[in-house]
Amino acid sequence: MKTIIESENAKRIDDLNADYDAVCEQLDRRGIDAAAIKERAKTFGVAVPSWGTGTGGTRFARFPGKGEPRDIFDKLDDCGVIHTLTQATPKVSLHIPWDKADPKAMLEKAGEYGLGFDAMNSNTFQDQPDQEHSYKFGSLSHNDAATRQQAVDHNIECIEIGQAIGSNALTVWIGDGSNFPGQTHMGRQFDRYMASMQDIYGALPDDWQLFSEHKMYEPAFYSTVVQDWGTSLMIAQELGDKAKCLVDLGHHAPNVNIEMIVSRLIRAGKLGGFHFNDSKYGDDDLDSGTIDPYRMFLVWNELVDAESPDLNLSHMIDQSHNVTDPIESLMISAMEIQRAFVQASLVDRDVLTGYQNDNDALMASATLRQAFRTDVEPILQMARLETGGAIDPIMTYRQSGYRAQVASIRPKVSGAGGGIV
Ligand code: LRH
Ligand code: MN
Ligand code: MN
Repeated sequence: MKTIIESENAKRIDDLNADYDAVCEQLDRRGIDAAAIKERAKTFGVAVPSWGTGTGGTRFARFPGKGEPRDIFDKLDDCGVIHTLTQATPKVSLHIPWDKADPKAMLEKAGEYGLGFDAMNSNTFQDQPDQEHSYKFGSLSHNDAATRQQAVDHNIECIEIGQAIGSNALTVWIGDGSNFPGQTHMGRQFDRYMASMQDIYGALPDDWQLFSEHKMYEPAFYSTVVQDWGTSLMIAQELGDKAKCLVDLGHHAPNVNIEMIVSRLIRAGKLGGFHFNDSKYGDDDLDSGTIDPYRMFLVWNELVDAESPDLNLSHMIDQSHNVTDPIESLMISAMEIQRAFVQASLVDRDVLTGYQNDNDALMASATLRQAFRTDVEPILQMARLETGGAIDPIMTYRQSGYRAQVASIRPKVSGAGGGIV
């Protein structure tokens, strides 16, 4: 990959130098040091979800692509390619039990690419073949104590696996809820959930964090136990200092002001992490920045505004790639998230505060839009070039022939049966 990056970069370096000089000049006129912004771009990192490297699916069908990863080691190879080309995805977020494997071997494989591990994700929203109690009617909030215990034990196992590979956070998202009014007692169901979470929290190492991820609906369509940020905040506050809220951009009603939720959670000292994606209708899990890039910019505007050593967030992608090569989608998404971060870094916060204090709504909003409209692409490209990545990761990846290469060693997967054909 290194050789192909060098030869592809060589083709583009002259154009990049010209474009970079132009943006430096433009930003200089605005009193912004482009080189400092470029250095900031280099500090950016977003974790890739291991599950995002395989072709996703809908509840109707899955149409697998060529060279689908067979296991966590293939997934880590794919994550390695994404990071090598973009220099923006230094960590991987694992999902247990899908990614269960020998921790030492996982560390070794990740080490080949300089990758680390971000938050662990537990899974009590589907049954596993060898599992004793079913999650059909819930997991951590189930009315049966043995089922709850099984779900708690699974989460504790996720912590143990995470400890062995250097992770320091556990994200808990559950599908528990109800499909019909009257099906469950909402208060008692939440009490049971809290008791289970307390058990998990009790098993958390001192330097770990526990993220609760809210989602408005799906798979439960009438009520969901952790349905919104209010509930998530309640959970984090009741559990203790190591508990925080995780915001998945797709887990809200359309038009909800997510940037304001971000601001509130930061104020409460309870924002822990993000799942980036984009959506038009619901939890669409589309590629970041493809539907509403301004919304993502506004979220980053809050994050950059609140930046401090105490605000140490886990940034992760959570997407499902149904019609694209997942590696390409993940690369382009990481770059779009990085773009929003860099654009938000261009906002002159003193100037903005001045307009806000003067009630100059027009100039305040224009200040944000000026940053959003700035084409920072040459800055991102230069940051990648200087850190050994590709000026154009997508075209370089296509030139590398990686997909065809892995397709020749990874067996073809059938969409119909879900298995290897
Ligand atoms: C379901 C979901 C959720 C979790 C992920 C593991 O909505 O996408 O966002 O983070 O599964
Ligand atoms: Mn998510
Ligand atoms: Mn989701």
